[in-house]
Amino acid sequence: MDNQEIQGKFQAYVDAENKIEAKDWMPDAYRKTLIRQMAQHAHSEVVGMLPEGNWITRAPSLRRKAILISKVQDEGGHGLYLYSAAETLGVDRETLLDELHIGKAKYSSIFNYPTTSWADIGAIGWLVDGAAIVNQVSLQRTSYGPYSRAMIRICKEESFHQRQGYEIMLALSKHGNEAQKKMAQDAFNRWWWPSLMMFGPSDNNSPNSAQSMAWKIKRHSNDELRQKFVDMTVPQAEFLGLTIPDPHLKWNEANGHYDFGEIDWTEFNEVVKGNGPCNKQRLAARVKAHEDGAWVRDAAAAYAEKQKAKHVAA
Ligand code: BYC
Repeated sequence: MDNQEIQGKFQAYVDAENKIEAKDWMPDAYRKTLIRQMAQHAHSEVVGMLPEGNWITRAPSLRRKAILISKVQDEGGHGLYLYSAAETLGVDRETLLDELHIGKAKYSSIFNYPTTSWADIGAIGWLVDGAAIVNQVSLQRTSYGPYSRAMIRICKEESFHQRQGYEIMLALSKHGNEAQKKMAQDAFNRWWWPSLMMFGPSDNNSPNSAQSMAWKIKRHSNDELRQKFVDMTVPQAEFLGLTIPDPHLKWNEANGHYDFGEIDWTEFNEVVKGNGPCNKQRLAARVKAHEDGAWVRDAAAAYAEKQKAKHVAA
């Protein structure tokens, strides 16, 4: 079979809604795109532990602290599923982490914003996990089997995260005092636009979208998912009594969606380039966490070696 023929067969296989598995033939560019996206996704999970991790010692009650510890731990687990799924494509985790630590690999722009009050933890759960769910529900149907299966598992935990964030916002903005209501609105004002940026550049500026949609790696475009998130979140904000920080936000009777204002793409591009408010801090904290954890990895590897030797001897 020549290359064109085999590429055609691959496309037909994907078009028929079959999943591609690790040992199946795939175009090099399909493999490369998946490694890029899945690694970025895994990195987002582990860098995403940092802004919330900062609040574990300052959670307002033992209950809130226990919940936050579990949530941050879940994010570490999501990173693990995703690095493992990426490894099925023939790249090892060490290489992926090296690329993150030298600033070569991207991770979601959202995690480069500071968490300045307890309400930010509510806003992250509600908006950031909420946006992540919209994106990940769509990715459950991605054409690469191991990625799709990781997404199914992650989505179950993510919906729990979203609810805990919404519950914090409810406590502050519905049942809180004036200062707490103000804190909730302030967090909402700061996290709303960066949450919309999570979905990536608009479709006409998204270089990877056309091919990723054709290969069914992506099942919905960046703008489609962003719109879905806005439509879903506006009534939730209204229920909380919060004001959406967008003077252009308006229900559009004709198309059955909310219209919203223009995203500040200059800010988005700067954050993605490494010039956001916390990029340097986040990367330094991640590198430190990796270095501090070296003894754990060494101990796990030594234990695995010992078990292997025992198995061979038996
Ligand atoms: N931030 O052609 P495009 C979580 C990059 S964690 C940074 O549209 P694509 C959580 C993009 O990579 C879950 N970079 O790309 C954890 C591309 O880069 P290259 C996070 C961005 O891939 C802890 C370039 O811009 N979710 O939920 O077709 C606590 C052009 O974009 C961003 C994921 O990671 C961005 N926002 O589509 C709480 C989702 N957007 O080509 C919560 C997985 C774009 O220069 N990823 N870029 O290397 C995806 O679904 C897709 O990769 C995207 C972008 C929709 C993000």
